Amino acid sequence: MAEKVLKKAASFYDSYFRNPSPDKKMTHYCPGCGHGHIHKFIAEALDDFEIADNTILISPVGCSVFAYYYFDTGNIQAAHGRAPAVATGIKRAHPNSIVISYQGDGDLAAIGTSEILHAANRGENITVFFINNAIYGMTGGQMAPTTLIDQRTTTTPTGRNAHNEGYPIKMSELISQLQAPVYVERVTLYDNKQRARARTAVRKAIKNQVNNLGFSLVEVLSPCPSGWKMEPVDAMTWIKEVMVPQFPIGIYKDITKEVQPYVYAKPNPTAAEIRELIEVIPDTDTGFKRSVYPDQYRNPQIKIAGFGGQGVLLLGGALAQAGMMEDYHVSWLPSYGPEMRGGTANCHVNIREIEVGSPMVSNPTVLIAMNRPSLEKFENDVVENGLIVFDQSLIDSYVKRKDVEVLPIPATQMADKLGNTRVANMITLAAYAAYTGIFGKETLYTTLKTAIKKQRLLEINQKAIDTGYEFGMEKKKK
Ligand SMILES: Cc1ncc(C[n+]2csc(CCOP(=O)(O)OP(=O)(O)O)c2C)c(N)n1
Ligand code: SF4
Repeated sequence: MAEKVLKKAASFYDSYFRNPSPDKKMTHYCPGCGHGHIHKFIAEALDDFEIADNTILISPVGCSVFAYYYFDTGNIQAAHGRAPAVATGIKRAHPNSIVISYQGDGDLAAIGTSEILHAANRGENITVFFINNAIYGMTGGQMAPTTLIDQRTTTTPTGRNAHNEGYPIKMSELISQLQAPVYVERVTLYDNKQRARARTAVRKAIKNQVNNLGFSLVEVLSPCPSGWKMEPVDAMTWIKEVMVPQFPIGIYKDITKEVQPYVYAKPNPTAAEIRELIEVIPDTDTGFKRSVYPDQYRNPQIKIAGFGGQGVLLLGGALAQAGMMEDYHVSWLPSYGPEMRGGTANCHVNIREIEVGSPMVSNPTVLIAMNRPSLEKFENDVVENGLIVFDQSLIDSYVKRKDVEVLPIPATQMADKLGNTRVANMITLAAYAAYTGIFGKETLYTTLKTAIKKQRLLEINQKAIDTGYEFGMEKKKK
């Protein structure tokens, strides 16, 4: 007689490090929780389709926040409700990966309602598993949008009342009304037959993505014995007798046999196409040669900070544009307060020979501080042996760190001499470029033509580049 060996799916880690149990084999889920079933179905499907190495699982905020401790796949944990938006970005950047958004009902149907509806409506080629346990499990059993009428939760102690709290939201019904989704099914877990159906649905939703068919969502009516204050067996009975009549199970939409495989609108544009699109180089299409400059200044991750109105964002944008002209990978991420003028502003710029992983620059290799609060705020974030450039005319203190290089520039004073305080940013840009050798003057001149929209300001900004460049070269010599 054939022997059947039951074993854990290979797509799970061997040991679950976070778990306090001595053998590290247990999950953090409560006994009788439905998350474990769904995890198992997903992991087995990844094994059978041999796609675990190519899968990226987005875990939500909720009890399944720690899914990344279990799945031996690519993992990202998204902010509450944002898993479909993160999945969209990941899938578009990596169209050959299998991207799974795993979400509870608080995550998907409350804080993340708009993310899921728009991802579904765009027909993103992703797979969504929606674990509906009609409650906020992780935070102690508060009412969720899917909580049933009369169901008691910690925030509806006498039962959900439609007049007060509205009706349960039926997400599968809602999403299946959209044009783009190809497959929407609601399943449950209350007995072996239902679990087998759920397993089939999970596999189909993943397979649809393997076949590039488009957006699939499987909603699972799942027990939360702890939140419902029930024994696990009673929780299963409650799903069958109370939940299913209000959330009917079944296929809500399946057009997988009718649709053509998903076609990505266009391959990513080349650097040359991007330049053309945003008119970085208006009068030449040959690009610029990269300068040869010391290794210590290569691949800078730059933070530029100052008052709003000092042209901090423009300075960062010009640096990124100069980088683009020389065919670097660049990013520019602005951050500013609500005030139009006078508030604080900073931006993060990467200029790299390899692809930029994240546009965020938390520990800059170069800090450009245009005022004192910025220097004080960000000085300690700079990496060891990094470079701090600051406007000496506005900052009456000095850099306290002894393990960094410092380039003080009397930028505002020099700008005043030229007749316009506001070109201090371009003086600083050029001084930094000359001092490190990262960009030549020609690149900066051409950058100006796109960065400065007002023709009448072009000349003074060119002078600022000359002045700053000369200053940077002088400092470099010393
Ligand atoms: C922005 C934000 N708002 C609120 C919370 C608090 N919070 C954590 S989990 C959760 C609800 C989770 O419920 P659900 O998505 O149904 O998952 P379950 O825990 O039931 O699996 C909430 C409101 C949070 N972490 N972040
Ligand atoms: S609280 Fe509910 S959803 Fe969370 S782990 Fe426990 S049983 Fe599962």
